Amino acid sequence: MLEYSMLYPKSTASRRAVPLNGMWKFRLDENGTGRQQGWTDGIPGADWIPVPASFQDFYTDKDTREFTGDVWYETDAFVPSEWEGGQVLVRFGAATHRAEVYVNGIKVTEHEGGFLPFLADVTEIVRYNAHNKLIVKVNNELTETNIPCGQTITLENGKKMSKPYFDFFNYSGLQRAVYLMSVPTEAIFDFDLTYELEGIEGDYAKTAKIAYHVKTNGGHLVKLALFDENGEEAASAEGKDGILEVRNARLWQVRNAYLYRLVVQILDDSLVLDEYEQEIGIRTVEVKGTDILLNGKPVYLRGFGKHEDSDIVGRGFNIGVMKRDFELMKWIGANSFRTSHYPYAEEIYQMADREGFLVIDEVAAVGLFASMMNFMEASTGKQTAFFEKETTPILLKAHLKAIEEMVARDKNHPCVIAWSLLNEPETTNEAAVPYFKEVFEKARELDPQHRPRTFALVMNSTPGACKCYQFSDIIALNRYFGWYVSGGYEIVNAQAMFRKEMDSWRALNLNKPFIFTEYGADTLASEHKLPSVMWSQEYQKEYLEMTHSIFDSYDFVKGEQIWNFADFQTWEGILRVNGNKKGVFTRQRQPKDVAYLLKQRWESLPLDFKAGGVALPEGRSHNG
Ligand code: BDP
Repeated sequence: MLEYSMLYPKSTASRRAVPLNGMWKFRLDENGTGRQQGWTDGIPGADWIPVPASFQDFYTDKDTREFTGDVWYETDAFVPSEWEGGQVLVRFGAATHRAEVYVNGIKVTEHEGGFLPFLADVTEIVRYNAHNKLIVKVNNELTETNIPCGQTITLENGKKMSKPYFDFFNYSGLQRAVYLMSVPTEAIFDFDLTYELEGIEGDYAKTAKIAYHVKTNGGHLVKLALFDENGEEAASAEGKDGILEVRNARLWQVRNAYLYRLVVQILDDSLVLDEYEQEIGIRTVEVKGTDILLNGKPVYLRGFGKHEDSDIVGRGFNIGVMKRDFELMKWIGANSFRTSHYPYAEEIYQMADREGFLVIDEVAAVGLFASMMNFMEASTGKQTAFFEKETTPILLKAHLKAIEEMVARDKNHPCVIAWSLLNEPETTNEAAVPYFKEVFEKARELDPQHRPRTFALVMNSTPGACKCYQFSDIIALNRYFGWYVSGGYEIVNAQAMFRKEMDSWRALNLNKPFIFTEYGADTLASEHKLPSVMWSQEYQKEYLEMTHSIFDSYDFVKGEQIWNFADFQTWEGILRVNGNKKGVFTRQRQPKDVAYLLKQRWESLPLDFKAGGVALPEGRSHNG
């Protein structure tokens, strides 16, 4: 059972978590015959590679960078004798896109889906006080039956190649931390928290009631204690279900986070059988009318769609890049981001908890639109059916499983304020409706906090054509008027079209908040031109000024997350100059000119900008 626990690995009074990060043996399986050749017992002639990291950008040859198929990883894990008698687990932060795990030659687990954790229970297999061989076969092929969607083609020379239906490079491998864990036999498996606040004044609530539910695999007493940042006990309770009541609770707020430390124990009299602890934030989140409310107060989101993407390590978790990204987001006055287009490494949510960033947590459901150029073709109004394939039920099953894993993993992070369940899916065909219904119901059923659910609407998901927006609690638009549509000197037409679309959304009177989850213009940091042309830094600024003027004239628009935080790697082609260049920052995390415009705008917008759907006074503008 514990192998399904999504709790982040930690050492506590009863647990041990040993990171296995470092240099691992590595080999491409060019013929797909590794298993027949006995690589499950040891990889012959292997190279060495860092974990965590994407494998693609270390090498100097194209065949490795573009490699599609199985890759093998191997390391040694020493299991101490003190661990005997408990449970021993191996935990992968993620393996992209699917993996088979072998310990001492025996298959211990497999997992499908490249952006969420999984564990293998190896208690019966490991040798104690000895080295154990851990081997992982990772496969990075894209299909239409799992998320993210794409194709794998075979070239004339027999080599396979990935064809994503999405606009980011198919980085893969062991991109997140791997842990060896020891957990007691009777253990904490999961816990849920929901919040009720009374008498909110400033940074505090007179009373916060935290209803909890703890899951364990045994019958012993469960005890909880909550400590404030000074280490003082703020509340305690007993039993698997109950309420922690906190008097004068300091709230977790936007860019003003306060974290309590929750300690959960299983006790046999005074003996601690298991102990787990996690930092939590006391806050509520809900949607009311056209407002997004945090602790009952309206917030206007400003920030980014991001990627896990950087030089050399690709999509590999890099603690330094994470730190720099948060510093840049603070500098520019952002308060939120979307984990486009997949759940990120857990450490990023921990950091967002601490820094008070609002996160829209997105599952890897991207490319559910039968075209590699969806962002281009949708702009032309082209309709491409997607959800009526014979294989759709298989895709739906994988999608629902990923939502289940994401919600289980992330539900206790205060930073997570909404779930994004798809990015730019096909929505113009009736067949999308039952698919959406299941996906949205699943998220509601799984999340004890009933956080708002959303999905990002592609250009052709207009009020007239989209059959699925009604499922969203927050309407999230990805719009590229002035880039994919009528860019450059034609921007006046783009503006008119944009207004026309926004007018028709307004006419629907949905009484829901709208946010922009994408808008942006590709910009080369090297290009300056007066007067501007597309791709120059000057044009990125003009594009933003036009776009902001639209945002500011609709009172139901409650957030803006520009595409993208930084330039990022994509597949190669005529539309991309060694990657997508819509970054506000370069891939090396230095500002383009537009960063200063955004900083000025975001720092001047009140947190409750357009609260209660009240429009700006005529003539007021925030274009900086
Ligand atoms: C949207 C996608 C995003 C792309 C972006 C773009 O959601 O992944 O990178 O447009 O075209 O289609 O830059």
